[in-house]
Amino acid sequence: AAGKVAARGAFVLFEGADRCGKSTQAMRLVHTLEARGVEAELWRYPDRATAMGKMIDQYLRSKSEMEDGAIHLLFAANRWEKKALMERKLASGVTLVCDRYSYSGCAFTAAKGVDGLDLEWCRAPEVGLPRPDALMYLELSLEDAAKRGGFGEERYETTEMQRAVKASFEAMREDWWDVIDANREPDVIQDEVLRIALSAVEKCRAGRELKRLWQ
Ligand code: FDM
Ligand code: MG
Repeated sequence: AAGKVAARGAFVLFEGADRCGKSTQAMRLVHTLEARGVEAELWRYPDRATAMGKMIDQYLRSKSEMEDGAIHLLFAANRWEKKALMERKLASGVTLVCDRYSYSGCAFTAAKGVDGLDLEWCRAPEVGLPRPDALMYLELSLEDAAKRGGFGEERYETTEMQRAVKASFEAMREDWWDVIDANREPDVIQDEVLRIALSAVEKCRAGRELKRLWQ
């Protein structure tokens, strides 16, 4: 109706190391939510479609080289360039299901172990971005991840890097995260994921405010 303010959508995030199944779960969640009449969109970072995203894509495919600090800031800028759109979508009632975000940004850069680029440094350019209403961290042991097949061709897809990434995620873990055992059947995981997402959608409909990183 005219003048009616839409209840805001929820910002639901999936994080985790490679091959934990987050892309599959995120995609399925969008379909399930839509089937239940919850307007939802799948987002992912990096967004390789923008000008900055294209530079990131080149870097990840080893077609270009960049200083570790510079690529970190580019990943963060790739979120900042989409911040206004993200806020508009949420405000208009769309639930955003996101595959990776600032937590991957910090976990991967910190995992490089570059002098000076510790977690605190990594977080700084992310401060002020929208904070997810739910963060589902899909946890999978390195052994179980290895059983899911080989790595792709991209940068960071090595055993040593994945081990270090997992350690940085663990160092960053906050009480409000939902830690999900990813070593189960996809259907079983989806049930848990859906419950968590619907609860976030409900809270946002009821007026829960959008918070900011890392405040
Ligand atoms: N990655 C992803 C980062 O290093 N920083 C970031 O901010 C983000 C969002 O990019 F290795 C890494 C994580 C992964 C790579 O991600 C591309 P996908 O999900 O595999 O496309
Ligand atoms: Mg990948």
